[in-house]
Amino acid sequence: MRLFFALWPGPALREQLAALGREARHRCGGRATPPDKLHLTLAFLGEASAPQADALAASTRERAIAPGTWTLSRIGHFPRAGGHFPRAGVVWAGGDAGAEALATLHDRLAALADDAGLGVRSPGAFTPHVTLLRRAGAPPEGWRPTPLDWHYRAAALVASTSRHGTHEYVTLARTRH
Ligand code: 2AM
Repeated sequence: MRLFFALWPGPALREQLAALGREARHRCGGRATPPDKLHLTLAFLGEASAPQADALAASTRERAIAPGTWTLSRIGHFPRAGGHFPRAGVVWAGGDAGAEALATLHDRLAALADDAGLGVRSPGAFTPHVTLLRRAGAPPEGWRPTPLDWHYRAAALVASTSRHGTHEYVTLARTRH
């Protein structure tokens, strides 16, 4: 299984993100992320064995994170050309307000994973983003969506399994709050 740490939106924010995804799809085409799969990846850990996942789930439950707010205020794009699969043609929502705290969270959770013998597998710098579309075209220049505030208090350790070309996500543990 592949593991990652993520923030999962509550029902109200999920609906707002889903509405933004529908608007994005209208403008850029591609495939929208199903509402229950909308999330922010804090740290991608890659393949893990069951004992590694169990150990990391136990240490995740003992850990608390600093609560915070991230404001999603812009639409970004990982273009097809030169992009890394599975990121080619991704249209995402992101924002700078509160992003520094997310980078700190990324570092702390990466250290926790390190202690469990799992390194962070990332193609580059941490860019906090919520994937709205895949296989999509570039978003129109100057599109500024209505900002959305994401208040968070806990992070989730999630396992991703791939079946018949679709990804299933299962939450293994949450940080304390
Ligand atoms: P994405 O939405 O940009 O594709 C589960 O696959 C989560 O982990 C997704 O949010 C995905 O980000 C992210 N992910 C998948 N492969 C990754 C990688 N090599 N580096 C960083 N994040 C990755």
